Amino acid sequence: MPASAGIFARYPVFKDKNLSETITPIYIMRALSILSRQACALSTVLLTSTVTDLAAYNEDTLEANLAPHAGQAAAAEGLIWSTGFEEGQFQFVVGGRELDTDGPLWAQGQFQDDDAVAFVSEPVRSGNLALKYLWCKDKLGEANLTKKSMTHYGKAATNADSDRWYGFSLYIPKGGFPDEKQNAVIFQLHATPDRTLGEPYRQPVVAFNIRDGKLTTAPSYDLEKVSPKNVNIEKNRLPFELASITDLEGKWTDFVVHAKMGLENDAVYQVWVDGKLMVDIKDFNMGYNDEVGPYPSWGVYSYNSVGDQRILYIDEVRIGDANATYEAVAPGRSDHTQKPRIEQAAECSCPEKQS
Ligand SMILES: [Ca+2]
Ligand SMILES: [Ca+2]
Repeated sequence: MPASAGIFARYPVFKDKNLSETITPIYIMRALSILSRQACALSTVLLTSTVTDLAAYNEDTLEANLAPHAGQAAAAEGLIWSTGFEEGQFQFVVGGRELDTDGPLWAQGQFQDDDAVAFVSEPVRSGNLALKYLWCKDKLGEANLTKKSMTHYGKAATNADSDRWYGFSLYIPKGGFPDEKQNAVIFQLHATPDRTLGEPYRQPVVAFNIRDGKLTTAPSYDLEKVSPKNVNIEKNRLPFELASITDLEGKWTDFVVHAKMGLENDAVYQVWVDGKLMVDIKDFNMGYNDEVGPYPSWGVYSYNSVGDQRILYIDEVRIGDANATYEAVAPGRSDHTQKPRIEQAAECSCPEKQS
């Protein structure tokens, strides 16, 4: 099948919009990407609104419209998508760099500049390549884009049915994150606001934050249909400490996240670190009252730093639906180095539930 035909097959939405058959979706995507970059040069305010609105309304950034994972065995395990970065390239429906024209398709790339991401052969969790994120203080500006070196995958079709498993491996080089008060987000589940109701973007439902030398996470929720920015969003748990940064430096650490959105005391949030269950909360509220579900992001997002830069690497990214399991998404499947799940009763160090 020609590459363009394959891409077109992944974008049935374009057929419904009665666009000219001579204009293939990939050209439209690249045009949008180029326009976004030109907007950056002209107006930082315009860029922020352009990218945000595309991400909110673009049906092509729904996970169902991104490339599905090939193979019946993977589908049977509930696997939606995976990448080990072995192709040495990727592409994006929205944003990204001029050179990101092939390989696994992500929803959106938000990079300070072309050096914000790189495929590297060292360090690598599995296979031959991993992805490096580089965040530099001297590239900070007014635009939100200048604060990010992030890749975003697709949005779940509905928030109500969003039950997802995420696996990934993380490597922080020694000194890669300065010990400081300034927060940096390295993984998040970001909600999709009801833009037709005028709802703004809000803080992530779930984030992995690095601050004061620790990696922590805490879920949040809001029952209101339209959340007025962040003022009434409830943090319903104290932050869970997942690891100290010194524990993460100079080696790969495997993470598995199970997040089921729920606003009727039916949410689930679990996090395993190298097989140990560090977060395990159920029958509580998590997420926002939105039509479209959240999307996962990896990378570095921060407004400032005492240091000049932050560096991290990821590998072995896997995303599963409600039918997935720890074993379906945990890193190391490809080279049989997956860390076994350790039973909660033996190893869990979960903080006390806070009402
Ligand atoms: Ca790899
Ligand atoms: Ca909403």
